[in-house]
Amino acid sequence: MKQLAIAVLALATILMVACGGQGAATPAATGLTSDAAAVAKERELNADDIYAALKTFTPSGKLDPYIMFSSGGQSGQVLIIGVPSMRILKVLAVFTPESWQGYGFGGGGEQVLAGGFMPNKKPILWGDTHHPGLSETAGEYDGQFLFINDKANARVAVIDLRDFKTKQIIKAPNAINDHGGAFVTPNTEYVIVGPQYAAPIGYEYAPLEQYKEKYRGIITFWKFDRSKGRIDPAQSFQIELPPYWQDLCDAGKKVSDGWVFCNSFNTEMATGGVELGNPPFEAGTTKNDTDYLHVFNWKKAEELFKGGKAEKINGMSVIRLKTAADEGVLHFVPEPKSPHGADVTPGGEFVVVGGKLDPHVTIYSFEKIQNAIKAGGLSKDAFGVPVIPLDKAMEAQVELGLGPLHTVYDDKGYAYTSMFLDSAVARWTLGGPYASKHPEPGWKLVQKLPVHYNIGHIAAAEGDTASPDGQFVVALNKWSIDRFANIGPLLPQNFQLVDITKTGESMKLLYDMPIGMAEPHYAQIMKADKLKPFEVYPQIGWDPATMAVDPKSITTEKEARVERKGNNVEIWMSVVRSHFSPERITIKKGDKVTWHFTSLERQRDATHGFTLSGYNINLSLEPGMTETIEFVADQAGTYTYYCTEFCSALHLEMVGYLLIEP
Ligand code: RUQ
Ligand code: CUA
Repeated sequence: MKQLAIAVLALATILMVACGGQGAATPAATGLTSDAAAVAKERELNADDIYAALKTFTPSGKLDPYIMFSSGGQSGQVLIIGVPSMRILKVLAVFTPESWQGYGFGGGGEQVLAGGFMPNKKPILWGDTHHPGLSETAGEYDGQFLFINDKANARVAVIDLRDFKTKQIIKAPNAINDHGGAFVTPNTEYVIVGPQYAAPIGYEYAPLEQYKEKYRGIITFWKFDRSKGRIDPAQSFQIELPPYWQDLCDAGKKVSDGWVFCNSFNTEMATGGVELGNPPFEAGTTKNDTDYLHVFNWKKAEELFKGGKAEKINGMSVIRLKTAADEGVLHFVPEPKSPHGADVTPGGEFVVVGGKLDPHVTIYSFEKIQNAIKAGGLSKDAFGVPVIPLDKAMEAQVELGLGPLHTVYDDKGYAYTSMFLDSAVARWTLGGPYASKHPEPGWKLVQKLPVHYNIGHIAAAEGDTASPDGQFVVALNKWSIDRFANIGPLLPQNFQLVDITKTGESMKLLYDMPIGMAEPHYAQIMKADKLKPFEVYPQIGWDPATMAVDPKSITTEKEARVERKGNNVEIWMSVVRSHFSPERITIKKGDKVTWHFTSLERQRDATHGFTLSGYNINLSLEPGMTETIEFVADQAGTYTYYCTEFCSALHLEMVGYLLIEP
């Protein structure tokens, strides 16, 4: 309390100084205030800067109330960031080998990565991550799992938030790219990944002249088994779609639970060929004034799948387009113009769609959609899918400006839309049941806050759940131009933290965070106290792959040993500050080596590394963890292995020799 009073006093003084106020009586905490005021003056900080500093500065040892899970873009990874400090806490390895986590350099990560190789086993060792999706219970983040898609190869990854490790990567059969995912249904029954660029089912060869007959979109409903922490392909299904480019999806919740919504572009079915004198894709796909919002009844689709109405294609159950259209799984509603994003309101009543080339966001009413479906008599598109007229489904349109993309929500009945072309965050009021939460009339623009520059996605604290928090919005800007020191022609992206605590025209820019790796797309921001990760692995010999003790693991140093059967050599190695045991291992060239490591540590943060020079091996051995590597000793000679984490004063001495006899 006393500290707070001093801080407030200090702030008042700083503000006066910064705003040019003179000669005010010096408060009691003189040293503090005059120093701080001098810093503000020297650094030319104005009152807004000081407010922003106080909102974001996080003293050493103080923890952030929110954790942001951000896509790592074409790095293939996920970024874990504290909010509001915007400190990066971890780059989490997902689709791309990451040596510091021992991921893909001999250890368990190799099997996870191999799960995402092509059907012919061709390795894919990166990903284009777009949309992280936290697991949900009753439409709220539950802090258990994180999913993220790889747009480039139609894959999805499962991350367990008990140890923040990737447990599964799975390639969607029949699809070669994806985009509209990963999104979960309100109880994480399914992890949904929608398509992007159409291709023949199974991405078989077909000339582009056969686009309408052969090319298709395909949306995947991956069944998630929460107890196993894995996607179960046998319980999963896909739905065949027209070759419109389905874009971004969101699951309905509460009143719209059981439904999924995806926007699309290219209902023109343009096939490009600028080099042949055809209009380029950018022109061909933007001719129509409207495209189609796809409205899926996934509970109905699940029923059809379970009732045997799906066809097996490349081992995956696919509900064919005709079945989906005839059985009421799929409906369309027109959406203007070059739409982007489909974001369901917290109560599930509305779906908000941006229009890259339309100054409005269009708000669809779930109730109106249901009424139109019930009334029937709908006309059909070229593929037999019933089309609900726009005026029968629309609740409102709000004119926001140029390039509205994505929308998130707060606790005050406001929506926040990213404005790509305007480079702004638009705050606008929701109507309907939300109108009573804010002082303004519903469906109205309230404020446009300039951001720097070209915002893509936008994330809000719990902003896409059934009960958003308010407080913070993060603008995920694609360009940074002049915000940071020039470090050459490849620039970082820029995350900008925005204060949304108060109502009305009060949004304030607080902080810039350069992203020094790749281009994040979406991010989700969760209350930090929902996470309950391990501090150390629960028991010695814990295998992160099975999330259980490996029965083959040793638990004491005495059990460390080397065994040979023919030319198979098996090594059990213990790891504890500050030595490996054994420290000398002699084998023969050509031996097949199986090497188990067990950390005997119980102390938090006492992580060891293990690298074997010349063999492309590097592990991260966290307290209690066990891991196994296998390789053929195909190079004779003297090789050192050592610990790659500075674990103790005698870390340099944590070393051993592998002698490989010719
Ligand atoms: S969408 S380019 Cu997330 Cu705006 Cu992928
Ligand atoms: Cu163990 Cu350094």
